[in-house]
Amino acid sequence: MSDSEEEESPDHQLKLVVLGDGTTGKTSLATRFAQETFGKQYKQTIGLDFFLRRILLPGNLNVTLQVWDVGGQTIGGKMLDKYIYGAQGILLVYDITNGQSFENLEDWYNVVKKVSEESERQPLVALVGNKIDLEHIRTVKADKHQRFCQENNLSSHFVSAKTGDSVFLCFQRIAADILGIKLNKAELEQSQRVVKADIVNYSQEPVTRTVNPPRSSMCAVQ
Ligand SMILES: Nc1nc2c(ncn2[C@@H]2O[C@H](COP(=O)(O)OP(=O)(O)OP(=O)(O)O)[C@@H](O)[C@H]2O)c(=O)[nH]1
Ligand SMILES: [Mg+2]
Repeated sequence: MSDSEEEESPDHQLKLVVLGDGTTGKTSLATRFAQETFGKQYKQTIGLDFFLRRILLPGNLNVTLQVWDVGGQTIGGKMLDKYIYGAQGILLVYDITNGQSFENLEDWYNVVKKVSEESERQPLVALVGNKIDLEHIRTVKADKHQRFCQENNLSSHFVSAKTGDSVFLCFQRIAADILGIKLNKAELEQSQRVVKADIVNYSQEPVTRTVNPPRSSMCAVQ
């Protein structure tokens, strides 16, 4: 991107951290959002992976979302606090067919609250029920989800990384909320359309196991 283009539409960067138990679909959500792909095969995330995508919000606002995809096994580990620190948004992800993954969000949320106490700015926290393509075997009732949102003032999302249902919308709403931008109905509907050109040309092999995102990859965003 040339300097003059940058001046016309400066990029905002947001750090979003995706948390939740193993196999809830965090990596699948991140890859669906950033690369428009989905893999049936489970490959456990060890530590941390990064994904990037630039989106356009109303007012010609370019926003680059840095998605920090945290492995489910990091709960109780030393690095988790560091991954969460400085996040503007947190996605608490559970699998709607796995009640335990919902119950365990309490532990994940407690870590978020502990880290947030130590920082000046509070992140926006979103509750994300994934795998809604498996509605017929849902075990976590929607009202349980809504209660958790209301009690903790969380934004509420239901998505399917497999079909892509509401995935872009979820990230778009979170980014807009963080930046205090209101999306109208037309914009929300339009966001359901996937614009391939928006997808960041980013390595399929994520750069992993470092706390700071690699700057060179960030610069790859066009
Ligand atoms: N049916 C269905 N399967 C999904 C969906 N999202 C993910 N999966 C599957 O669930 C399994 C786990 O997905 P991952 O994205 O690897 O889970 P994760 O939360 O990143 O797991 P960890 O890296 O261990 O923390 C994979 O086999 C995915 O294909 C979904 O929306 N629907
Ligand atoms: Mg993963």
